[in-house]
Amino acid sequence: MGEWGNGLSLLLPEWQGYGLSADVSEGARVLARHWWAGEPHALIDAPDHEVLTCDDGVLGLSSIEARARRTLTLLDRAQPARLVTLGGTCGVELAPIAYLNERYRGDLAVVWLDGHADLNTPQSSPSSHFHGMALRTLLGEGPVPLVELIPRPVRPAQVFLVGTRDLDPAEREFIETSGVTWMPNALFGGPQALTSVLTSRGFGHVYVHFDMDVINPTDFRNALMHTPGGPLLAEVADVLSTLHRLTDVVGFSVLEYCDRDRADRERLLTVLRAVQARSCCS
Ligand SMILES: [Mn+2]
Repeated sequence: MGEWGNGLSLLLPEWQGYGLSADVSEGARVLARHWWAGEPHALIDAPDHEVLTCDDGVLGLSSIEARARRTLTLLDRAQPARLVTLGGTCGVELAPIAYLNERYRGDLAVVWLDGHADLNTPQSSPSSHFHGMALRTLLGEGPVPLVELIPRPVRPAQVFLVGTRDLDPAEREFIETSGVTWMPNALFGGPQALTSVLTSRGFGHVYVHFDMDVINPTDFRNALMHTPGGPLLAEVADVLSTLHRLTDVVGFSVLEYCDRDRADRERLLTVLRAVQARSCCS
Protein backbone atom coordinates (compact mmCIF):
# COMPACT_ATOMS: atom_id res chain seq x y z
CA MET A 1 0.00 0.00 0.00
CA GLY A 2 3.05 2.23 0.46
CA GLU A 3 2.84 5.92 1.22
CA TRP A 4 -0.46 6.42 -0.59
CA GLY A 5 -1.43 10.07 -0.60
CA ASN A 6 -0.83 11.34 2.89
CA GLY A 7 -1.05 7.81 4.25
CA LEU A 8 1.56 5.54 5.77
CA SER A 9 1.97 1.79 5.91
CA LEU A 10 3.48 0.45 9.11
CA LEU A 11 5.00 -2.98 9.67
CA LEU A 12 5.14 -3.78 13.41
CA PRO A 13 6.10 -7.47 13.69
CA GLU A 14 6.00 -7.52 17.49
CA TRP A 15 5.29 -10.87 19.21
CA GLN A 16 6.16 -9.70 22.72
CA GLY A 17 2.52 -8.91 23.53
CA TYR A 18 1.85 -12.64 23.43
CA GLY A 19 5.13 -13.61 25.01
CA LEU A 20 5.68 -17.09 23.69
CA SER A 21 6.03 -17.33 19.95
CA ALA A 22 7.62 -15.49 17.05
CA ASP A 23 5.08 -16.96 14.59
CA VAL A 24 3.11 -13.72 14.42
CA SER A 25 6.29 -11.79 13.53
CA GLU A 26 6.90 -14.05 10.58
CA GLY A 27 3.20 -13.89 9.69
CA ALA A 28 3.26 -10.09 9.55
CA ARG A 29 6.42 -10.10 7.43
CA VAL A 30 4.97 -12.64 5.00
CA LEU A 31 1.76 -10.63 4.58
CA ALA A 32 3.75 -7.42 4.03
CA ARG A 33 5.83 -9.08 1.30
CA HIS A 34 2.77 -10.30 -0.58
CA TRP A 35 0.28 -7.50 0.08
CA TRP A 36 2.63 -4.51 -0.22
CA ALA A 37 4.94 -6.18 -2.74
CA GLY A 38 7.97 -3.97 -2.27
CA GLU A 39 6.09 -0.69 -1.83
CA PRO A 40 7.59 1.62 0.79
CA HIS A 41 6.56 1.20 4.40
CA ALA A 42 7.89 2.08 7.83
CA LEU A 43 9.27 -0.75 9.94
CA ILE A 44 9.63 -0.85 13.71
CA ASP A 45 11.26 -4.23 14.06
CA ALA A 46 11.22 -6.58 17.05
CA PRO A 47 14.00 -9.02 17.91
CA ASP A 48 13.06 -12.65 17.26
CA HIS A 49 14.77 -13.79 20.43
CA GLU A 50 14.43 -11.88 23.66
CA VAL A 51 14.11 -12.89 27.30
CA LEU A 52 11.09 -11.00 28.65
CA THR A 53 10.64 -9.90 32.24
CA CYS A 54 7.26 -9.36 33.87
CA ASP A 55 6.92 -5.80 35.18
CA ASP A 56 3.82 -4.57 37.02
CA GLY A 57 1.86 -7.58 35.81
CA VAL A 58 2.79 -7.21 32.13
CA LEU A 59 5.13 -9.64 30.40
CA GLY A 60 7.64 -7.75 28.24
CA LEU A 61 6.44 -4.31 29.34
CA SER A 62 9.76 -2.50 28.89
CA SER A 63 10.30 -4.06 25.46
CA ILE A 64 6.77 -3.13 24.35
CA GLU A 65 7.08 0.40 25.76
CA ALA A 66 10.31 1.09 23.85
CA ARG A 67 8.75 0.17 20.51
CA ALA A 68 5.51 2.06 21.24
CA ARG A 69 7.60 5.18 21.92
CA ARG A 70 9.57 4.76 18.69
CA THR A 71 6.36 4.26 16.70
CA LEU A 72 4.71 7.36 18.21
CA THR A 73 7.81 9.44 17.48
CA LEU A 74 7.78 8.24 13.88
CA LEU A 75 4.08 9.06 13.50
CA ASP A 76 4.43 12.48 15.13
CA ARG A 77 7.18 13.33 12.65
CA ALA A 78 5.48 11.90 9.54
CA GLN A 79 1.97 13.20 10.42
CA PRO A 80 0.11 10.79 8.11
CA ALA A 81 -3.63 11.35 7.67
CA ARG A 82 -4.16 7.59 7.18
CA LEU A 83 -2.48 4.49 8.49
CA VAL A 84 -2.38 0.83 7.56
CA THR A 85 -0.68 -1.44 10.09
CA LEU A 86 0.48 -5.01 9.78
CA GLY A 87 1.30 -6.57 13.19
CA GLY A 88 2.33 -8.76 15.23
CA THR A 89 -0.07 -8.98 18.14
CA CYS A 90 -2.94 -6.68 19.09
CA GLY A 91 -0.42 -5.10 21.47
CA VAL A 92 0.93 -3.01 18.57
CA GLU A 93 -2.31 -0.98 18.41
CA LEU A 94 -1.26 1.48 21.09
CA ALA A 95 0.69 3.90 18.89
CA PRO A 96 -1.48 3.88 15.71
CA ILE A 97 -4.78 4.41 17.54
CA ALA A 98 -3.37 6.89 20.07
CA TYR A 99 -1.89 8.92 17.21
CA LEU A 100 -5.07 8.94 15.10
CA ASN A 101 -7.32 9.67 18.08
CA GLU A 102 -5.24 12.76 18.84
CA ARG A 103 -5.07 13.79 15.19
CA TYR A 104 -8.87 13.60 14.80
CA ARG A 105 -9.56 14.95 18.31
CA GLY A 106 -11.60 11.99 19.41
CA ASP A 107 -13.77 11.95 16.27
CA LEU A 108 -12.80 8.32 15.59
CA ALA A 109 -15.00 5.23 15.84
CA VAL A 110 -12.82 2.26 16.82
CA VAL A 111 -14.27 -0.92 15.28
CA TRP A 112 -12.69 -3.90 17.06
CA LEU A 113 -13.11 -6.98 14.84
CA ASP A 114 -11.71 -9.53 17.27
CA GLY A 115 -12.69 -12.78 18.96
CA HIS A 116 -11.47 -11.14 22.17
CA ALA A 117 -12.14 -7.76 23.76
CA ASP A 118 -8.52 -7.03 24.79
CA LEU A 119 -10.03 -5.19 27.78
CA ASN A 120 -8.08 -6.71 30.65
CA THR A 121 -5.97 -4.64 33.02
CA PRO A 122 -2.63 -5.85 34.41
CA GLN A 123 -4.58 -6.73 37.59
CA SER A 124 -7.37 -8.70 35.88
CA SER A 125 -5.34 -10.41 33.14
CA PRO A 126 -5.10 -14.19 33.58
CA SER A 127 -2.03 -14.38 31.30
CA SER A 128 0.00 -11.14 31.83
CA HIS A 129 0.07 -10.90 28.02
CA PHE A 130 -0.25 -7.30 26.84
CA HIS A 131 -2.19 -8.16 23.68
CA GLY A 132 -5.20 -8.84 25.93
CA MET A 133 -4.88 -5.36 27.49
CA ALA A 134 -4.38 -3.22 24.37
CA LEU A 135 -7.86 -1.73 24.07
CA ARG A 136 -8.26 -1.09 27.82
CA THR A 137 -4.91 0.71 27.80
CA LEU A 138 -6.09 2.92 24.93
CA LEU A 139 -9.14 3.70 27.08
CA GLY A 140 -6.72 5.05 29.69
CA GLU A 141 -6.58 2.09 32.08
CA GLY A 142 -3.49 -0.08 31.78
CA PRO A 143 0.20 -0.27 32.59
CA VAL A 144 1.20 3.24 33.69
CA PRO A 145 4.24 3.67 31.38
CA LEU A 146 2.00 2.94 28.38
CA VAL A 147 -1.01 4.98 29.52
CA GLU A 148 1.34 7.95 29.94
CA LEU A 149 2.22 7.78 26.22
CA ILE A 150 -1.39 8.37 25.15
CA PRO A 151 -2.18 12.07 24.59
CA ARG A 152 -5.96 11.56 24.38
CA PRO A 153 -7.49 8.36 25.74
CA VAL A 154 -10.23 6.76 23.67
CA ARG A 155 -13.72 7.18 25.21
CA PRO A 156 -15.92 4.08 25.68
CA ALA A 157 -18.53 5.60 23.34
CA GLN A 158 -15.97 5.38 20.52
CA VAL A 159 -15.55 1.60 20.85
CA PHE A 160 -17.53 -1.02 18.87
CA LEU A 161 -16.67 -4.63 19.69
CA VAL A 162 -17.69 -6.71 16.69
CA GLY A 163 -17.63 -10.52 16.57
CA THR A 164 -16.18 -10.52 20.09
CA ARG A 165 -17.12 -13.71 21.93
CA ASP A 166 -14.38 -14.99 24.26
CA LEU A 167 -14.52 -12.74 27.32
CA ASP A 168 -12.89 -12.95 30.74
CA PRO A 169 -15.19 -12.08 33.69
CA ALA A 170 -13.58 -8.68 34.29
CA GLU A 171 -13.93 -7.82 30.61
CA ARG A 172 -17.62 -8.74 30.67
CA GLU A 173 -18.14 -6.52 33.69
CA PHE A 174 -16.35 -3.62 31.98
CA ILE A 175 -18.47 -4.05 28.84
CA GLU A 176 -21.66 -3.99 30.92
CA THR A 177 -20.73 -0.87 32.88
CA SER A 178 -18.50 1.32 30.69
CA GLY A 179 -20.65 2.26 27.70
CA VAL A 180 -18.67 0.47 24.98
CA THR A 181 -20.87 -1.06 22.27
CA TRP A 182 -20.77 -4.88 22.04
CA MET A 183 -22.09 -6.42 18.82
CA PRO A 184 -21.08 -10.10 19.01
CA ASN A 185 -23.29 -11.15 16.08
CA ALA A 186 -23.14 -8.01 13.95
CA LEU A 187 -21.38 -9.71 11.05
CA PHE A 188 -23.93 -12.42 10.52
CA GLY A 189 -26.37 -11.57 7.75
CA GLY A 190 -24.58 -8.53 6.39
CA PRO A 191 -22.79 -5.37 7.47
CA GLN A 192 -25.88 -3.12 7.71
CA ALA A 193 -26.27 -3.50 11.48
CA LEU A 194 -22.78 -2.12 12.06
CA THR A 195 -22.72 0.63 9.46
CA SER A 196 -26.11 1.99 10.51
CA VAL A 197 -24.98 2.23 14.15
CA LEU A 198 -21.76 4.01 13.14
CA THR A 199 -23.65 6.43 10.91
CA SER A 200 -26.26 7.20 13.57
CA ARG A 201 -23.54 8.02 16.11
CA GLY A 202 -22.16 10.66 13.75
CA PHE A 203 -18.49 9.70 13.58
CA GLY A 204 -16.47 11.35 10.82
CA HIS A 205 -13.58 8.87 10.91
CA VAL A 206 -13.29 5.14 11.48
CA TYR A 207 -10.47 2.87 12.66
CA VAL A 208 -10.81 -0.80 11.75
CA HIS A 209 -8.91 -3.29 13.92
CA PHE A 210 -8.86 -6.73 12.30
CA ASP A 211 -7.57 -9.56 14.49
CA MET A 212 -7.53 -12.81 12.51
CA ASP A 213 -9.21 -14.62 15.41
CA VAL A 214 -12.52 -12.88 14.72
CA ILE A 215 -12.86 -15.37 11.83
CA ASN A 216 -14.47 -18.74 12.58
CA PRO A 217 -11.56 -21.20 12.96
CA THR A 218 -13.44 -23.81 10.91
CA ASP A 219 -13.12 -21.41 7.95
CA PHE A 220 -9.63 -19.98 8.51
CA ARG A 221 -6.62 -21.67 10.10
CA ASN A 222 -4.06 -18.85 10.16
CA ALA A 223 -5.05 -17.03 13.36
CA LEU A 224 -2.73 -17.11 16.38
CA MET A 225 -5.62 -17.81 18.78
CA HIS A 226 -8.31 -20.20 17.60
CA THR A 227 -11.60 -18.88 18.99
CA PRO A 228 -14.66 -21.12 18.44
CA GLY A 229 -17.66 -19.61 16.66
CA GLY A 230 -17.61 -16.36 14.77
CA PRO A 231 -18.23 -15.20 11.20
CA LEU A 232 -16.82 -16.64 8.00
CA LEU A 233 -14.00 -14.83 6.20
CA ALA A 234 -16.50 -13.87 3.46
CA GLU A 235 -18.72 -12.18 6.07
CA VAL A 236 -15.75 -10.27 7.48
CA ALA A 237 -14.74 -9.28 3.94
CA ASP A 238 -18.24 -7.94 3.35
CA VAL A 239 -18.10 -5.69 6.41
CA LEU A 240 -14.56 -4.51 5.59
CA SER A 241 -15.47 -3.47 2.06
CA THR A 242 -18.73 -1.86 3.20
CA LEU A 243 -16.94 0.15 5.90
CA HIS A 244 -14.37 1.34 3.35
CA ARG A 245 -17.14 2.30 0.94
CA LEU A 246 -19.56 4.03 3.30
CA THR A 247 -17.31 5.55 5.98
CA ASP A 248 -13.97 7.37 6.08
CA VAL A 249 -11.61 4.62 7.24
CA VAL A 250 -8.47 6.47 8.35
CA GLY A 251 -6.82 3.48 10.02
CA PHE A 252 -6.80 -0.24 9.31
CA SER A 253 -4.80 -2.96 11.05
CA VAL A 254 -4.30 -6.64 10.25
CA LEU A 255 -3.06 -8.55 13.28
CA GLU A 256 -2.22 -11.95 14.82
CA TYR A 257 -1.69 -13.73 11.48
CA CYS A 258 0.35 -16.97 11.44
CA ASP A 259 1.37 -18.25 8.03
CA ARG A 260 0.31 -21.87 8.49
CA ASP A 261 -1.86 -22.61 5.48
CA ARG A 262 -1.05 -21.31 2.01
CA ALA A 263 -4.60 -21.48 0.64
CA ASP A 264 -5.88 -19.43 3.59
CA ARG A 265 -3.09 -16.92 3.00
CA GLU A 266 -4.27 -16.46 -0.59
CA ARG A 267 -7.92 -16.09 0.52
CA LEU A 268 -6.92 -13.39 3.02
CA LEU A 269 -4.75 -11.56 0.46
CA THR A 270 -7.70 -11.49 -1.97
CA VAL A 271 -9.77 -9.76 0.73
CA LEU A 272 -7.01 -7.28 1.61
CA ARG A 273 -6.39 -6.39 -2.05
CA ALA A 274 -10.09 -5.71 -2.58
CA VAL A 275 -10.14 -3.39 0.44
CA GLN A 276 -6.97 -1.67 -0.79
CA ALA A 277 -8.45 -1.08 -4.25
CA ARG A 278 -11.50 0.50 -2.64
CA SER A 279 -9.49 2.86 -0.42
CA CYS A 280 -7.32 3.99 -3.36
CA CYS A 281 -10.30 4.77 -5.59
CA SER A 282 -12.71 6.32 -3.14
MN1 LIG B 1 -7.06 -9.30 19.77
